[in-house]
Amino acid sequence: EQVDQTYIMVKPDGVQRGLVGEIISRFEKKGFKLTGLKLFECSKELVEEHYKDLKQKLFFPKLIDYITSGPVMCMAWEGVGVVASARKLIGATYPLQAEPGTIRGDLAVQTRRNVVHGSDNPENGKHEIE
Ligand code: YYY
Ligand code: MG
Repeated sequence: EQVDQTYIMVKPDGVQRGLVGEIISRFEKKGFKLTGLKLFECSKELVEEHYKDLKQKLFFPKLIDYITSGPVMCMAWEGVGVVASARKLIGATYPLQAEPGTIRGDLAVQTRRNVVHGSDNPENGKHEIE
């Protein structure tokens, strides 16, 4: 069983609403290990790089404006199967489609303000942490 790492980012709405502790708690209770934590204000350039696969999407400019609208909490989490498991704990992209019990299902309504980011594969996990 391979130990992986994933990049989890509490987005500006999550930080402003005081949800950082709640989110950390969910990953801790599942059994993952927090290996890095940093409150950070992202530059536009860095967020554009982070979301570069979505550059062609109509919502891209609003997404960039939103992520740069306030501090985010950057986190590195480690564990067996952590990348896919974290995505399950986070829930579907659209909060109204996210299952109750997931972070987005329990804590969000709007797609852009969906509280948290999680890497989508182990390679991206490492890259996004760096
Ligand atoms: O990985 P995940 O965050 O679940 O979704 P992505 O398809 O990677 O999109 C990144 C981010 O973009 C999403 O969390 C919210 C935002 N977004 C949006 O504002 N409007 C959409 N129609 C789709 C995604
Ligand atoms: Mg994604």
